[in-house]
Amino acid sequence: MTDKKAILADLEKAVETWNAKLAVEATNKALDAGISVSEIIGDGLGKGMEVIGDRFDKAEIYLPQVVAASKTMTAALEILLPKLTAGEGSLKATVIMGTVEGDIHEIGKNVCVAMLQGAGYNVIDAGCDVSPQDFLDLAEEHGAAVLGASALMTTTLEIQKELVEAVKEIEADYKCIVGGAPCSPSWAEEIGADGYSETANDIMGLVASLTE
Ligand code: B12
Repeated sequence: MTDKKAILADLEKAVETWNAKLAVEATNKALDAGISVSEIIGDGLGKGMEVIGDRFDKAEIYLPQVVAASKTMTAALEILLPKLTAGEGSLKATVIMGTVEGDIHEIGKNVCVAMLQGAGYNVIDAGCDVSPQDFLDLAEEHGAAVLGASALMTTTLEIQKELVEAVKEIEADYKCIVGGAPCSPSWAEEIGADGYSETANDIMGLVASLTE
């Protein structure tokens, strides 16, 4: 196995086995080896989280293990995020990213934040449990061009719809993009969102197409 393959395999394994020490070590090793942040997340850590999601769906593991895996992923993202923002020159458009009200799943949103920051966008991370009004307040405060709403539960998808409606109601020209596992292109179309992407890798092209 090449060094790069071995490091990516370690990153995946670290999340899969909720081994935060290995995640931190492998992340630092990956950066030293010149592996890009998008590969570290997309081909390493993110793959581990996919496995965790599948195993949770099949009831092979339970919530405590999922929490441990997500903490492991967060430990690695904490190293990557400052690298992405450090020394940025002129930033591109401002994007508000948040997980919608009633929903605390924020790993996927955090990955999107990391990717967009890496691509040079000025990303305001609104965190999780963000109401449509919170999105609008942050958008006004920061002069946002794009609002990205993540929802991981069928029950919270509805808030994405409320956000799109709230933007229309005040006749603002913020572009609303939506994502998260239960979301789909047809849902995005149905609620009148400006865009959808299945993964964080595609979110950069999506935001570019809406802002450039
Ligand atoms: C990790 C996890 C948790 C963790 C969250 C930790 C954290 N800090 O985020 C914990 C353990 C806390 C948790 C809690 C709960 N969970 Co949970 N959880 C998951 C799990 C296993 C993985 C989600 C994840 O992180 N995936 C990895 C990331 C990288 O993928 P992603 O989120 O899809 O994001 C990618 C794309 O979707 C996209 N994307 C994401 N957001 C956005 C936004 C935009 C704008 C765009 C363009 C793209 C985009 O880019 C990302 C990167 O590629 C899923 C199962 C699954 N298969 O999804 C269940 C799941 C989402 N959880 C579920 C449930 C039910 C819960 C709980 C209610 C459980 C409980 N009984 O308490 C609570 C939720 C409480 C609440 N109010 O929110 C259900 C939801 C079912 C439903 N109704 O739809 C799922 C589907 C599991 C299941 N099969 O039952 N959970």
